[in-house]
Parts: sequence; C-alpha cells; structure tokens
Amino acid sequence: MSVIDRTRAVLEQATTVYRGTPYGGRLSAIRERLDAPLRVAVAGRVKAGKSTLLNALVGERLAPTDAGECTRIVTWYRDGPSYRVDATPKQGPSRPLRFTREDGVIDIDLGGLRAEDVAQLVVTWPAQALRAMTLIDTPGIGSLSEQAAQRTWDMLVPDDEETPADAVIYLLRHLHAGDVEFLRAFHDTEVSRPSPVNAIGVLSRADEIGAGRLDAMASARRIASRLGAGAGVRRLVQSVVPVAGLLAETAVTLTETEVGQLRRVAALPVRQAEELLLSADRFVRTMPELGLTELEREALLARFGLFGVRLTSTLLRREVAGTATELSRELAERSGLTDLREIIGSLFLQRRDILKSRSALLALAEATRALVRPGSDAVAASVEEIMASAHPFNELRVLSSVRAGWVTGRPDAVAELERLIGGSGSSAHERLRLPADAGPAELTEAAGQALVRWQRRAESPMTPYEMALAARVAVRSCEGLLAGLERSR
Ligand SMILES: Nc1nc2c(ncn2[C@@H]2O[C@H](COP(=O)(O)OP(=O)(O)OP(=O)(O)O)[C@@H](O)[C@H]2O)c(=O)[nH]1
Ligand SMILES: [Mg+2]
Repeated sequence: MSVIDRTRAVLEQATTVYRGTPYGGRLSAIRERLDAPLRVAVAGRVKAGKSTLLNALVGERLAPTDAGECTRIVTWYRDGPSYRVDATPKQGPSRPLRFTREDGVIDIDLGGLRAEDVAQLVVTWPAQALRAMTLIDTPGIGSLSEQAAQRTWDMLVPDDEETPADAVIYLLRHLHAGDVEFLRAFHDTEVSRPSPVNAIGVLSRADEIGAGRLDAMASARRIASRLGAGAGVRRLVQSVVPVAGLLAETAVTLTETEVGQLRRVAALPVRQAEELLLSADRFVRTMPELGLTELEREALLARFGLFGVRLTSTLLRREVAGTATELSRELAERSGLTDLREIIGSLFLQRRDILKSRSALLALAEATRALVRPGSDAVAASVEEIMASAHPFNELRVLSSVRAGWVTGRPDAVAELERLIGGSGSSAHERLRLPADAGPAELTEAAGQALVRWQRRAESPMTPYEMALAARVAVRSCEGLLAGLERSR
C-alpha cells in the first residue's frame, strides 16, 4: 500500500476514535488536505522579493509588491472556479472582500479591517500553476513591524496546530548572515521545520549581484552553489538556486508594447546603448531622441531592472529572440525561473504525496499527544509505524542525515547515495544520473549495478554504522527502481 493510502487508513482509524470530540473537525480538515494541492510557502526577510517571485511562479502579477498593508498579512493563493478574496479575521468568521485589479496586481480593500486583525487572506484565482500547488505569501521577517514577522513565524512554526505549509521556498539575499540564522531557528523547532526534505533556497534578486552587469547571473550561480554546499545551509535546504525574480515576473507577463520600446534601445549602435545604460539615472534622463518619455523609461526600469533592460535589449539586437513569446521564454530561462520550476517539480511536486502525508501524520501525532482517548494509543502507534517503516520516509530521513553530515564515507559514494535516494529528484534517470532520454534497458542495467554496489556496502564490516543503515535504504531504493522498470515493460 502506498504511503498516502496508509495515511488515509490511519486517518480513518483516528476519525472513529475522535468522533464527537473537538478534534473531529480538525481531522476532516487534515483529510481534505491530502486531496488538495501541495501547499508551498514563500518565506524570507523583508523585501527579499517574495511576492515578486510568487507572481513569477503563478505567471500573473497577483501579489502586491512594495508598500501597502496587505504585504503584512499572510496571503494564500489557490486555484478555484472563480475570482474571489476572503479574509479570515482573528475573531469571527471569514468574510469576502472587495478587490480591484490595476496592471494585473490585485488591490484588496480590507473593508474596515485592520491588517493586524486579519489572520490571513485567501485569494482564489483560476490559474494553471495554482492547480499543482497552493502558494502562500508571507510577511518579511525582520521587518520594522515585528508583529508581521511573528505572523510568518506562527504560520510556519505553529505552536499547536498542524503545519499550514507542506514545503517552503526560502529566499536568501546575498549571503545575508541573518538569513541562515533564521533558517536554523526554524530547524530547531519541532514542527514544520524546513529540513532538506521540504525546503529549497533561492538566492533572490540575483540580478543585483555585481551591480547588474550582463554576467550577473553567472556570478549568482557561483555564489548560490557555494552557499548551497556550505554545511550550515545544506542541512537546512535541499539546494540553492539563483533567481532574478523581477525579470522572471516580467518574463511571464511581458507585453508587445514593452518589447517595442526595448527595440528602440536595441536599434542604437552598441557603444551608444552601453553609455545610455550605464546607470538608471542616465537611462531615464539622457538621449531624448530615443523616442521614449521619462515615464516610459521609469516604467521599463520598474519592470525589468537595469540588468533586465541591458539583457533584453542585447537579446533583441543579437536577434536571439524576436517575438514577445520567444523573448519571454529566453528571459524565463536566463532569470533562473525555468531552473527553479524544474527543481520545484522534482523536489516538491513529484514528492507531493509523501510531503502531504508527512504533514498529515505530524498533525495526527500531535493530536494523539494532545487528546488521549480510548483507542488513541493505537492511532499513535500506527502513525509511528508508517513514519518508521514506509520506504519514502526512510529515504527522507537518510537524506536529512546525509545533509546533516552524519553519514560519512568516500565523497563520491555519499554523492551517489544522495542521488539514489531521490535527493536530486525521484525519477529513475535522476536517481541513476542518466540523461532524461535513457531507455529502459540502460536504466535497468544501471539500477542492477547500483543494487550490487550498495548491497556490498550494506553488508561490509568495514562500512561505518550510519553508512550501513543508509546503504540498506539505498538497496531498497534500487529494488524499487528495478520493480518499477519491470512493471513499465
Ligand atoms: N532588481 C530587482 N528588484 C527586485 C527583484 N525582486 C523584487 N525586486 C524589487 O524589490 C522590491 C520588493 O519586492 P517584493 O516582491 O515586494 O518583496 P517582498 O519580499 O515580498 O517584500 P515584503 O513582503 O514587503 O517583505 C520591489 O520594488 C521589487 O520590484 C529582483 O529580482 N531584482
Ligand atoms: Mg511581499
């Protein structure tokens, strides 16, 4: 039986035990959540670019960026049949709110509620991207109003309830020491701690690295991989990817008008264009013959950033991309958005059943501790049994141990172990480090060889204890791969 089915079964068992108690309602909420999209929170320090990145992932400019009191409220963006916004006040029932859209951005009228009295906003929006995951925008940590930070904290590390998010995208900015501290604080708490299991890091506002030079993303990639390889960060997030969020958001919402305006810059001789783009100020104020007003130029800067204007006009000049559609694809790629989407796909979405089951089981374990009833012991035991024996959870546990540095061995063996148990994605080719188009014969052969290698390691008396335990899990992963390949024949 799959993990999610086992989780459903134990929830069923718990429902009988807790019928008629205050936990009845909570259990049905947990059950519904198993069938709903994965919940992914976007967190990080104030102005790290969280809302902008969320918009890039949705493909629409929904979340307000910059000022506005709604940035201080935890806001859910979920798919639904019609457009609506609801507020959950701290006291009293949920109520619908009025909203308008300007340039795509939703402007919510709190209807007399004060931001500090709102527990959360729920934006329901028919959008393809939200069908796969519900995104949760959180107020920046370390903001001037610490109350807002507290809300993010409560959201991700609640005292009593189940964790609202199944996974976290944590934005880090330019090696900000406080960011890692903050992540570590999460990690030390019991509940929805980001662990390498359900958290990925984004080096945000990557275009600002190196003052927006054209090679900014290359520098950002180097910084991100150094950051991601550091012991402190590795035990907290699965990997760190650089993303220029503003450019990513613009890439997915690009208009023909904007492309037309940047064509004017692209038409300039290279030297003149370079001079014009030396600084934001120059771009706005010099060269009236360009045929763009100051307002238009300011708008371009707000949408692309100086790096984006440089990059996009260069792409147009070199005819790398001609139409808005081509340009949109190219910018999504170069901003790091395409990579981020892939990583979310392989580390979160492919594992969604496991991550959702994990949230449900943690919540259930909490309930059995908080309210002891006849039969609740048996529920607790079943939860423990699934957590301890289901292979996907063993893989996650080994992954955490590897990331925490507890599993030691030859570096290439540790790296192979990490991949085999799904650390870089759970598909067969990702686990076996083969190209995506590798055929079943090639995959079967590689899985067979890995099986032999890891059996030997698991059984060898020379293997250190932690590695031997991990090797047994890897053996089971290889067997799973072989069985899967056999079935697909
Ligand atoms: N150059 C550049 N600017 C960015 C990027 N991402 C966001 N910004 C700008 O930074 C400012 C803050 O962005 P937001 O997305 O609102 O940041 P946030 O983390 O949601 O902010 P709070 O919710 O207030 O904590 C806005 O002016 C954005 O345009 C980026 O990748 N590059
Ligand atoms: Mg925000």
